[in-house]
Amino acid sequence: MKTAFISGISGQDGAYLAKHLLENGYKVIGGDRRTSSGSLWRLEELEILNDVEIVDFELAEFTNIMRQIEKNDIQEFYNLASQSFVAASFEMPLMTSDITGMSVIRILEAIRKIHPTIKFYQASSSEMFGKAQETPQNEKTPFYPRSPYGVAKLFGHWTTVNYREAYNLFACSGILFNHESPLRGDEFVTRKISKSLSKIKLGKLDLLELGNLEAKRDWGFAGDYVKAMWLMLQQEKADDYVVATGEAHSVLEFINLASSFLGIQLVWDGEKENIVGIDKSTNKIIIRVNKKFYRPSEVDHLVGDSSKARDILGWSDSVNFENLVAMMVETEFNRIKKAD
Ligand code: F7E
Repeated sequence: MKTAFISGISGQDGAYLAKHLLENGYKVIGGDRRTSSGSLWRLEELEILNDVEIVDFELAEFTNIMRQIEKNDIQEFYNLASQSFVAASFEMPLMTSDITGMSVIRILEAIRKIHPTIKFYQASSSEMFGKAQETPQNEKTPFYPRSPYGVAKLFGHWTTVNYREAYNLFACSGILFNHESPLRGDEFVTRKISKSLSKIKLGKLDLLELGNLEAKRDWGFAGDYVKAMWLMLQQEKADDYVVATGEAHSVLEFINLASSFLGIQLVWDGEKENIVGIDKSTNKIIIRVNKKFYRPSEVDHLVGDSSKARDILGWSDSVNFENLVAMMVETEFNRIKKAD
């Protein structure tokens, strides 16, 4: 039986990856921050909370990382923990650089010193492409991060590549484009939209305020993306891979689709930051732009070319954009109704 360690088990990807590894016969140890209280609801929702071993794990604390690697006989280490909210990274650039960037060195140093045979996966991000230098983006596209988060992820990415080349570690960087699900944190735009529109539909909220509605992202289903992480560590050779659907949609398109699934007759009036979304059945404004949700430097348009992952890993995505929006809206609507 193989043992895998997942840092960030309490997050969306941690939960889906744990489920996938358990289904493949792994023992799963999940690192969780002592301070993040009540954060294991995703494991509960996937009905796997009792099947994983949860240990205290703090990315800022090198001695803690070393102890976990020393005392557990781990074959695969998935580094999914980070400060992952791009908007917050502008407010907390130092903390983000440390947790999202520097921690990668802490883990890789511990692996190199203690168990250099451990296979390592680094959760890299399409945010590293930022102001994209070509479309679509692949493993060879030059990077141009636009946020402290993107800069920190780039540091983690190059650290992973460097430890592979310098010390021959089996270290892979998965450059994952946006991946969503009903388990997404509610600060991210897809969950914020599905949750708020469901509440509006149920009469529990009057207004949804958002930032830049024109931004385009390549949105896939997180449950598919964790399979690519695992596949990377099952190869003969460690390497880096882009994981994406190859389709981009705007925030506005996401809203339109979510509204139509909920039976909200949405019409738009105005443009840019003055645009408002009106519910035709009541003539009330239900969506507004609030500039406080704009980012100091935005990433306008990302779309990935995942041919390498598809060819070499045999990876594929199974949920298209329409089905992803439908899945998120349906789950959210039912959650809110059930909570009544
Ligand atoms: O924003 C725009 C916002 O916060 C998406 C993380 O998982 O994917 C994620 O990063 C877009 C941006 O995700 C609101 O300006 C408009 O253009 O959902 P998001 P993200 O920044 O793309 C990458 C791959 C990661 O690695 C990250 O960890 O939506 N937007 N209005 C808004 N975004 C938010 N959050 N809230 C709004 O009200």
